Amino acid sequence: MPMFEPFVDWEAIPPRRLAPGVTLRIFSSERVMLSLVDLEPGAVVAPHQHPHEQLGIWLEGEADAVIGGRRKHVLAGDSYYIPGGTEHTFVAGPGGGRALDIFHPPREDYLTP
Ligand code: NI
Repeated sequence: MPMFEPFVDWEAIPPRRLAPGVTLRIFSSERVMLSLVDLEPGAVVAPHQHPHEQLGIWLEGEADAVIGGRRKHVLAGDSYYIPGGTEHTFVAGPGGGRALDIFHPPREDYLTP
């Protein structure tokens, strides 16, 4: 019997509210963290930075992204890389959006409820 749960049901993970209209669900191992983020239309992830590396893929909808001063209108399938300590922000389009972020190391502030 494995000593871990290999499968995850995202719907069973309680969402965290990051900002108005922005919720995320966390699925983490010891060294890698996944964050499934849902944004309501026009929702804003305010400019911020953290020491953790962040890679992501925009899954649904669209957003205006600014990463380290570079701007791009991201659509489903677009991916991005945010080195540690790099300021970044996202503003969801009129249809909202969903993204999967990957953090290394895991965000300590997302491990506690
Ligand atoms: Ni971030």
